Amino acid sequence: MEGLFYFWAVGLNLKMSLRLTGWDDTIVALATPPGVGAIGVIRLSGSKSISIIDQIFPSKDLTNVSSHTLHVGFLKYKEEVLDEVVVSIYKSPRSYTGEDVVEISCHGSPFIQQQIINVCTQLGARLAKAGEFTQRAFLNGKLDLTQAEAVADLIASNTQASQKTALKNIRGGFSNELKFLREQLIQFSALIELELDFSQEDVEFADRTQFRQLIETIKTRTNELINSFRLGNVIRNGVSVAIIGKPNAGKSTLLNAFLNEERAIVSEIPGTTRDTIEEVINIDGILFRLIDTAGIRVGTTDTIESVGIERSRQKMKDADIVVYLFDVNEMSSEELKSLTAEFNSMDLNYLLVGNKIDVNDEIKIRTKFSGTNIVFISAKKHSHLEVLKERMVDLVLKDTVQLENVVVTNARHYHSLVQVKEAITDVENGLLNKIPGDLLALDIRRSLQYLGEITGEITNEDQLDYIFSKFCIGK
Ligand SMILES: Nc1nc2c(ncn2[C@@H]2O[C@H](COP(=O)(O)OP(=O)(O)OP(=O)(O)O)[C@@H](O)[C@H]2O)c(=O)[nH]1
Ligand SMILES: [Mg+2]
Repeated sequence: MEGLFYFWAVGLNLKMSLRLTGWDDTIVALATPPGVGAIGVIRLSGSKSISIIDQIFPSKDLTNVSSHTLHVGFLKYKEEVLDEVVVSIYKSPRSYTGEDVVEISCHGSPFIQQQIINVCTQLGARLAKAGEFTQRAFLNGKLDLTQAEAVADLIASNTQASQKTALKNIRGGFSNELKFLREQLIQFSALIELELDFSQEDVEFADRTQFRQLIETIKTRTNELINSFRLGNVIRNGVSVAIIGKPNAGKSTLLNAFLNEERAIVSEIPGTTRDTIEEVINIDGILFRLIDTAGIRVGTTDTIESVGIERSRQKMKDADIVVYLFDVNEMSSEELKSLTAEFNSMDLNYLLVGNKIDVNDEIKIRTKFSGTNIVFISAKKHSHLEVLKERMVDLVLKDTVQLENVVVTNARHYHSLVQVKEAITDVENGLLNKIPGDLLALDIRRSLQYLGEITGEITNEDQLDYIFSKFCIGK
C-alpha cells in the first residue's frame, strides 16, 4: 500500500512538473511511417481530440459515441472534402495513453495526411514530440519505464529474437520482478531506520537472516540480468563472425554458400580475396554479420595481400565468433593442434571447420582428426551447413540465459543494474561486518535508488525527456 502511494505521488509530481511543458495539450502525429502506403493512421491524444475531429466529421456527432467504436465518413474542412476515413474513438482512461484518443485511418498519400494534420493543428492540437504518446502512457500509469522503452525497441527490432524480447518487456518483463524485490527492500529499510530511533535499547526489528536472504536474491537476479546484457547486445546488434583460414581454404565459397549467391569471388588461385567482405544472415532469429577475409599465410611478399592479411588478423580479434576454416586434405592433425593452442591462448570464441570433405572419403577424414571438435563441411556442395549454423547459434547462446528468459537489451538498464549490484554488495558487506545501522541504511537507500531508476519509480524530467526523445514521432 505504501509502495502504491509512493508510485502515485511520484506520478503526480511528474505530471505537475510537466503541466508547465504542455501536459494538457492535445497532440497529433502520423502514427504510420511517412511515405506512400495503402492507408495511413493519424493519431490524436488529449482532452480535445474528440471535439477537434467532431468539427470536421459532419455525418455524425462524435462527442456522443461510445468508447472503442469505429465510424466511417468524410472529413470536411471549410466546405472542402479532405478524405474518406475511418475514425476510431477511445475514451479516457481506456486508451493507449490513458487520455481520449482518436485514430484516423486515411488514404496513404502524404499530401492528404499532411492536410489532415494541418487542419487538426488549426483546430487546437499541436504536433507531438518524439515519443510523446508513450511518455503520456507512462505518466498515466499505463506502462512502466522498461515497458515504454520496450516499445521503442519493438519499433526498431528487425529480427524475430529482438522482437520477442521487446514484446516480453512490454508485457512487464523483469521490471515486475525488480519492483517486487524493491518493495521488500523498502520494508527492511523501514525497519532498519526504525531501529535507529531505538538505538539506545539495542533492539533488532529487521530479521537479519531474512534480510540476508533478500540481499542474496537481489544480488543473484541482478547478476543474471547483467550477464544477459551480452546476449541482449547480440540480439540488437548482431554477432560478428570472422571467417579465417589459409588461402584457398574455401572461405569465400562458404560465404557464398551461406548467402546462396555468388557474392565473393572464388578461384583456385590462392590469395583471391584481398579485402574483407561483410554480409548479414539471419539464423534462428539471430543476426550474424559474416566477414570473409583474406587468407592468412606466413611469409607473403605481395604487399597488397599483406595489408589484407593484417586486416584479417584484426577482424579475428574484433569478432564475436571466429570460424577457422581449413582444407581437410591439406591440414595435418599436428598443425591443427598447435593452431588450437594458439586460439586458446588468444581467448577466442572459435569453431574449427574442416572443408572440402567431398574430395576424400568422409569416414577416413573423420578418423584422421578424431578427438578434436571439428565441424566437417563441404562449402562447394553445401553439405552439413545446417550443422555449422547450429554450432554458431550454440556458441552465441552458451553461458547466457535462453531467449525464453528475460534479456536486458537496454544500456540504461544495464548501467543501473551494475550500480544496484555495487550498492547491494556494500549492504551485504555492511551486514557481514556489522556496520552501524545509519551507514547500512545509506547503502540500502542507494540500492533502492538504482532499482527505482530502472522501473521509473524514481526519475526526473530530464531523464524522461532523454529516454522518450529516442522514439520516433507518432509513438
Ligand atoms: N572440392 C571442393 N572445393 C572447394 C570447396 N570449397 C571451396 N573449394 C574450391 O577451393 C578454391 C578456393 O576457394 P575460395 O573460396 O576462393 O577460397 P578462399 O579461402 O576464399 O581463398 P582466398 O580468398 O584466396 O584466401 C576454389 O577453387 C573453390 O572452388 C569444397 O567444399 N570442396
Ligand atoms: Mg576468398
